Amino acid sequence: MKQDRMAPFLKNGKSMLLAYDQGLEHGPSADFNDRNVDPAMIMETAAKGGFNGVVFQKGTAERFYDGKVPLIVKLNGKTSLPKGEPISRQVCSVESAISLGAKGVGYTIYLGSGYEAEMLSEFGKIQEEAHEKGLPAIAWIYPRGAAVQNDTSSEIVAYAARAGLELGADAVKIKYTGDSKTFSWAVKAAAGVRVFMSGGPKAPTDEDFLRQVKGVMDAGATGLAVGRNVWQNEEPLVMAEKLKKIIFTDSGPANK
Ligand code: FBP
Repeated sequence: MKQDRMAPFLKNGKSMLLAYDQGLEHGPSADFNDRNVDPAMIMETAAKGGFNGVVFQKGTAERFYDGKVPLIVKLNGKTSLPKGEPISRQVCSVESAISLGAKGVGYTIYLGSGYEAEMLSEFGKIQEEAHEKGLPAIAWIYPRGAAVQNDTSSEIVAYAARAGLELGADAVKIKYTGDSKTFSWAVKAAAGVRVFMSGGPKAPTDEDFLRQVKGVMDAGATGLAVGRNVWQNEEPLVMAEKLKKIIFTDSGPANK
């Protein structure tokens, strides 16, 4: 078997990552309250909640990363202010990420955007450099833009997963299709690339979210890279326990 660069982020082949780059992507007023606006609260949740990794932009990592869980630094980002076709450019180098303590790097590709080519090319360079340095390149692959009618259709989600394989990603972070059967096609299309579900806005109830997670794991995914559904919860650590039970206990084998 090929070397698994995702190993630092896995436990028994599965994983639960805590994402916290929403302050840049959405702005603080959209997602944060008095508690979770503080990155120290997220770092503590990641450590106490038993997360297998935490995702920060470089500025947050520099000030708040304390080494208690493995770090993924997001190398590109954008705000929610520009309108039109989405593009997210590189704002951090692989080297800087490593100097901040990263054991993996992340990059968002808006598949289908009019600027897709720029992001594919930038990710290509990052992926090569990350691999030279022994780090996994994790692709957030979000189909988006005028050409994309439905970003959670089974066809488009599987397309995103497959693109991750062909681009050399070690893991892909994709949206849930809404049911386990269609999501399992995306996992198959990824052909061994580790599949993580992206959380999305907080679900109406904990049960709604946990049902999604069960569907994702039953489909053979590796796990979750989730933010709002954890740190917007009244009890993030209780939610983390429930997630771990599904990911590490109830679910079948991960996709590799
Ligand atoms: P959430 O679980 O909060 O959705 O976080 C996952 C994530 O990919 C973040 O890393 C990122 O900030 C956000 O979703 C992007 O969301 P959007 O779909 O609005 O671009």
